[in-house]
Amino acid sequence: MKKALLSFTLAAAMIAGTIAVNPVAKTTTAEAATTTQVVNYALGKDVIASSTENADYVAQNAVDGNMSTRWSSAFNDGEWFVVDLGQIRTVGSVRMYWEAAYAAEYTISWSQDNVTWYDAASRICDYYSSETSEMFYNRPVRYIKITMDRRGTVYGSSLYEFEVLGLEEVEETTTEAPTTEVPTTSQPTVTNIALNKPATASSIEGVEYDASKAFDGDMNTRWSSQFSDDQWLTVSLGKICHIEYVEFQWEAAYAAFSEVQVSFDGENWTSYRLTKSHGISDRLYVFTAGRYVRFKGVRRATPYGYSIYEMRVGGWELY
Ligand SMILES: [Ca+2]
Ligand SMILES: [Ca+2]
Repeated sequence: MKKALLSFTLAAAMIAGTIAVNPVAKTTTAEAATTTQVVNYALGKDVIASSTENADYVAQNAVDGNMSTRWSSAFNDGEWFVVDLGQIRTVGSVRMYWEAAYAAEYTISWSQDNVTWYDAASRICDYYSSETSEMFYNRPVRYIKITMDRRGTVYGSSLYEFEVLGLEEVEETTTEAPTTEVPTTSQPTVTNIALNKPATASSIEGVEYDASKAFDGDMNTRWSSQFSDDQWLTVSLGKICHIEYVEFQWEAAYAAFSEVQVSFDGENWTSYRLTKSHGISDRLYVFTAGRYVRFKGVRRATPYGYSIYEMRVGGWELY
């Protein structure tokens, strides 16, 4: 990891608020102690957008670290925004802070040379969220693009901030007060908040495979649906929770394609795609909040139904 201790990286980490990429680790070696911090590589970097609504909403506003300025596109679907990190960086995730004019569907893609592009994530947002994140799993990346495939409103698409986050080791400063460190106590412990919570399902294969079996903490019991693609399994967390990830422990009858859906009210859902599963287990990071979490099958991997030993929701209760 490269060493860089610049005050603006600290500022970026603070702006990022609760650090969602990884818990901050701190080493305590004798001399030259280092600490790992979240860095926003997009901050102040060059950006290009397909359009702007007007001169008040230029693309640079989305990488200025200021949550009261924003980029807003022309009122079309398909508008896009590219940030050039200036050099290849190891990217953990990207995070979008949305104005009310959000994108109902968007695609995040990346490139090392601004010529060959790869898709990293596509998301359907059934309703508004103030922020969304996509995992990059420490890919080496220089250019990152967001394409607003479909608008959520009649306006354009508007971002307060577009953050490209990575972890860097930095030398600890001895001359400054410890308050400059990213607070490690701000992030509660992630536990399985779905454990033994009430669950419902679209169907069951038989009475021994009811919905509760996917949330009982027992890897010998499982939920299993009837044999069709369009099946779902919902757990009610009881409280509004921060949700880091949703994890599936699949029986042999797994879902090749599925969606994780999150809702505050059990009626309006935000969807996160889980594509190309190979079974055994999957973990999808969502970094969002909600009270209900739903597995929604899209396509089965076998002629049988969907069967889940355990569906775990990593997070913590908010209120
Ligand atoms: Ca801004
Ligand atoms: Ca079980």
